[in-house]
Amino acid sequence: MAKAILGFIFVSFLFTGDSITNNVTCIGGTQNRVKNNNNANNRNITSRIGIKNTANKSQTHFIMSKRKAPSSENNPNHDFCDFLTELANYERNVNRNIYKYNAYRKAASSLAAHKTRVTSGKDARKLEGVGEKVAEKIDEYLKTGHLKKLDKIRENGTNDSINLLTRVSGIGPVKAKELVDAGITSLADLKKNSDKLTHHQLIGLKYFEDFEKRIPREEISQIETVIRDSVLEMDPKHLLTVCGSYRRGLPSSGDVDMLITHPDFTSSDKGKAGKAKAAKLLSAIVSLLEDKKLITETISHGDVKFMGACRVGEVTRRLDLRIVPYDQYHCATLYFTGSDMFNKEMRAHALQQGFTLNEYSLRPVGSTGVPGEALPVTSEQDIFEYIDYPYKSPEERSV
Ligand code: 8DG
Ligand code: CA
Ligand code: CA
Repeated sequence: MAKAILGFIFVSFLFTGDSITNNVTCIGGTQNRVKNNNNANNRNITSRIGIKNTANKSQTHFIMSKRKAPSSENNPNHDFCDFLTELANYERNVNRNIYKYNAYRKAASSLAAHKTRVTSGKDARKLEGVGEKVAEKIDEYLKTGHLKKLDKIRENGTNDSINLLTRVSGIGPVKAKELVDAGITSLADLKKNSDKLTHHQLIGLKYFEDFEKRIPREEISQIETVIRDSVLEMDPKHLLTVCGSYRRGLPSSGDVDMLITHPDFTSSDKGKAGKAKAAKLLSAIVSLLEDKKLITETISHGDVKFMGACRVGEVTRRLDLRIVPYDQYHCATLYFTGSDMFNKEMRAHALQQGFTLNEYSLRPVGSTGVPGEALPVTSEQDIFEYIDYPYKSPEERSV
């Protein structure tokens, strides 16, 4: 389906003189496909690794991120992944260097996907995303059992405080630094200085322990059932999907990411009227779930996005609800299913193939670099097909 439409669009492009021949020659290229499928198979085996909460006192350094480290389960390189994740978080939280943050995470993710123990930096360099710097650190760690750089980072109390404060929902690295500079370095200090916190940060503080607890699949499934049953009872035309790590099949998740759409709301509903339409759909759902006593807190409630908390058991959980236009639903479920590393890889592949992909749409990019009209998408599979990327089921996207 996707290819037929794409063929038509490409032909139109050629007639209008826009050169996108690269795309045309790549579509259906069998050699490309075989190579990619091999990669897919390799990844299929490795991507089913679950995320486990390794929180305990001796491992405090490894749980300081809202974004999770690759799992240590079935991972012969987990100690390398742990120190790389700690370095990544340091770069993001303290230095605010997102480039280095992503580079360390990419290396950790490659090592997590590698089925055998790497025995040297040289060995590790063969993996995608592992460069000279990381290789040197692996050699140092293998030789001495620790890293001088990390020892120094851990000795510095400021770094520890910044890392701790960024664990509060709503506090990012910039705010954490600001607070630490003002002498606020612990949760007790935060409580005493609540006037310096936003509503979101106050809720993050109130539920600090609850929000750090992973949510078992079974509980997300219960939350999903309450939402689905309530919303469909109100109007059966709604479509709902819990995305994020839950959809990727992981045994537990950090929060609940629910996407909702309705055929009456599409991307052609623009401007004020479009916003009002989305806001009405979202408000009706939020009110309903408050009445059902599922939603217990509101962090923020915009036109298309609700951030808050919900409860079905003892623990209060973070819940995000998003309304998306009906025609953008599959691009949205793809994006919000992640993982964010998977999204990065897929977007990069799309660009190589001459497309730009985001949470809203997939668009061809002409020779001028200007994106064209959004392509019609009727399933996630369509998106993979358009960009000639081997299909990955949600369970295979935890890279
Ligand atoms: P978790 O909640 O179990 O910790 O993991 P998650 O479900 O994979 O992560 P999330 O933080 O809830 O984000 C949901 C999806 O949103 C993620 O899987 C992919 C997409 N996403 C990106 N980039 C980013 C980003 O920078 N921040 C967030 N929050 N989400 C992102 O592709
Ligand atoms: Ca999530
Ligand atoms: Ca989320």
